[in-house]
Amino acid sequence: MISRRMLCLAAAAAAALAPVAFAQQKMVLKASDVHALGYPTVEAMVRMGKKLEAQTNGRISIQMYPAMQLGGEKEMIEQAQVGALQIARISVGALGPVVDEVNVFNLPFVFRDEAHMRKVIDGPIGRELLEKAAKDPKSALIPLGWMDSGTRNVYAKKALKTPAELKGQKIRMMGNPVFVETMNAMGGNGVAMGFNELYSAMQTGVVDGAENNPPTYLTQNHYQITKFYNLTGHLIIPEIFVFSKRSWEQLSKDDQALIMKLSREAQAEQRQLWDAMVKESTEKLKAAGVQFVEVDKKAFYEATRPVREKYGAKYAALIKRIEDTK
Ligand code: BDP
Repeated sequence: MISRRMLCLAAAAAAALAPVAFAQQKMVLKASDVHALGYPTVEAMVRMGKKLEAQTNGRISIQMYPAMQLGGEKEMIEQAQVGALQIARISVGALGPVVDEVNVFNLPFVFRDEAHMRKVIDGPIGRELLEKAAKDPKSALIPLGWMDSGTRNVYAKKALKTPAELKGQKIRMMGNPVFVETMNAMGGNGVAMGFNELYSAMQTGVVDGAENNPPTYLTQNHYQITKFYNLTGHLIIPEIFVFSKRSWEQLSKDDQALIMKLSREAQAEQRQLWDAMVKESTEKLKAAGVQFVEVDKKAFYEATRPVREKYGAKYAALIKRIEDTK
């Protein structure tokens, strides 16, 4: 479905991309991320831009638009689809409604732990899903690689150790039906909302809390409103960074290959930055008085079984392969 807004974006994109057709002319790739400068995903992309510029003698560079300057992730995906944005670094959670194949990673407790998730994205399943997403005619995006995003835990103004204690809590989830149903199954009330609307929704009490990894909880200042970080670990969702297919098709094969190579390096680099950031954020959160609450994880795992069964049925073979990845 093409909306008016998308047509406007397409017109802007056509103008923005005009120089791309002339191989020798300078090309500035617009990249976007909801996080601020310095956050591991943003930093890895900024570094990739510097390398790209150096390795093309200044011909191609990346201009980063961080901190939700271009809106939330839904907006970023739309902009990349029409070519108004070249690189969007988004959560697989936000991509799921567009590229169904990747939704398997959005199931609650589909990974045993972060090490398991890394094995899967680094191995054949990770590669296959990137290829499938590239071929999906609906996506209009070329995935460049995965990034780490740790484990998501529920934060609120009180300790929430069991599904019963979550009752009545309105918890913001990313805009994807699987997450709303996951939260409902966990005992709370899932509220789908863009990341760009979340802070004020928490401040005004539209929601009681949200769920995310420690670096996001810290850097978005959500810990100042909700001091209980309940270690539910219900989702371990990788990030993904994608290139606009429209823009991609205007690049030479050599430039495409260079961007792919640098993307693999960015993926590896982000992981180093990520591990350091998780450690640092956890320390800062504890120092700021946040309570890290151990919960009845098994109860949440059991409670979300129907969601895995409902949404996971069509990926049964793939889920088996994920489980068998040791
Ligand atoms: C963060 C992801 C970001 C998502 C955000 C969210 O890095 O891509 O937009 O969660 O909850 O962990 O929307």
